[in-house]
Amino acid sequence: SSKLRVPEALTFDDVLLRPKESRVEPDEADLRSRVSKNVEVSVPILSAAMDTVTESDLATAMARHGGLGVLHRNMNIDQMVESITQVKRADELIIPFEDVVTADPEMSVRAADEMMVRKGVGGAPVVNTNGEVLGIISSTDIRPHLEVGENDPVTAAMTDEVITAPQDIDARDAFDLMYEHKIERVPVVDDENLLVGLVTMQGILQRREYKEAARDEDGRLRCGVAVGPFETDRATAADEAGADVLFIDCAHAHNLNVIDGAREIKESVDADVVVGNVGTREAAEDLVGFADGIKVGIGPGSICTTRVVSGAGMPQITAVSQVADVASENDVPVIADGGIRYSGDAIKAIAAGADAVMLGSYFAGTDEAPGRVVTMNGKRYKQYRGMGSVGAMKSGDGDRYLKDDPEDDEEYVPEGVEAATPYKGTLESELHQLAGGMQSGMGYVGAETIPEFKSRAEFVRVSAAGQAEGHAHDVVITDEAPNYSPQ
Ligand code: RVP
Repeated sequence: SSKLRVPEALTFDDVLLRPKESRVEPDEADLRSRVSKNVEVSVPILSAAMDTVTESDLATAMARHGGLGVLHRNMNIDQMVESITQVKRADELIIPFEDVVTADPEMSVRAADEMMVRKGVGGAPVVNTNGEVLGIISSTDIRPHLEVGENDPVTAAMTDEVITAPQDIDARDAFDLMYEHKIERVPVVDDENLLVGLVTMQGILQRREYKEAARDEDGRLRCGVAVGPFETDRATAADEAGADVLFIDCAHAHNLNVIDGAREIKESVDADVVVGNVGTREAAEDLVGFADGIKVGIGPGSICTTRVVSGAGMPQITAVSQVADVASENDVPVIADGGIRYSGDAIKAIAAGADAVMLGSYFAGTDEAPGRVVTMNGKRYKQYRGMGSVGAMKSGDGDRYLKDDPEDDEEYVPEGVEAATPYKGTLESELHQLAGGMQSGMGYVGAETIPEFKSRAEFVRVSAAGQAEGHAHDVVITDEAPNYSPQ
């Protein structure tokens, strides 16, 4: 019957990249890409908006290493604003006034010393009640030659020839200024010489460590955040807090009510708005008119049971390529979300047309993810659960999968499970493996950049035998590889 004349849909294990002539060494392959129209990243990798994956620690680490973290929405708006602020401020050049430790001129030398020790700073601007900078007091160890008693006021021990910097100073000039004057910190003042912030040498050196970091125009780390399709208040609060990209978070974004909600949010914010998840050409057609990015994935997630529970879904390679066909014509970036187990899956998603990939399980076992390490049968794990699992639905007001407002567990119809994932150490080493494997894929295809890779890459179809051949086989693994575990 015609109902059974159905198209085929493929996923990661069904395909491989066809090797091509190449002069590209993997470490020369450039992973720079876009996650949305206005947001670039050095590595095209995002962490999932899940309450066992992305909070401010992981989002900070993601951005420092060139990707993007997307904060989950199982937190209230105040907590969300606080989390965004933590990421945006993590590597800020100028520490804002409200965070600067200052001493007031009447303070005794001893009180100032105690305060600096308590706050963990090596020096503090001395500021009068008007906010004028009178001097800088440094910790005890660098003023042994001064004959001041503990009970003298700080003004007796401070340096009063203060070097200050203007508000628009950049990292280079701040470094030069501190180097020239052999100082560790420079108060930043406005036109009236009032204190507005502080630049420290430590802060500058920290920024230099993360050369590839994903930063906004002001040099602050990039931060993404998930919002519900009808949460205009959350969206505007995230926007005001400085989030760079809002991710409309929905299991089925080709629901027309969801699209109306997403469009309303897009009209009320400055940040880029990525809409998802979808998995078809028609859905992409309905989104390209207003979305700054489209996120793809109906049921591929490791903790996701949508396809089993609802009977609906779309194997991910086909889903990505269908959406990308429409999106690329309209210059809208595509993110492949879910189902990525290996670096090879990630680069296959790019070959299918994605501009970036989003992962949950891959990062849930890292130190920076929320939750503690547990030991089972001598192995270490961290908790990882679907946002549509009973546990996650209960602890949030998230409505991603929620139908009603159930009072007891039996009312939930979950589309996710609660699980554990092997403990993995630092996010940095995981990202290193993931990005390195993706670069290898680019080397095999002979592409130096992501756009070039997308146009050069071709797939071959793999049989079950071919797939088995690709994994380690007919051996007993004796040492764990950092980027491979048998299925
Ligand atoms: P994975 O990387 O395979 O663990 O998949 C992560 C993705 O799974 C998330 O980014 C999200 O799109 C999806 N997800 C999250 N919760 C659930 C669920 O409960 N069904 N699915």
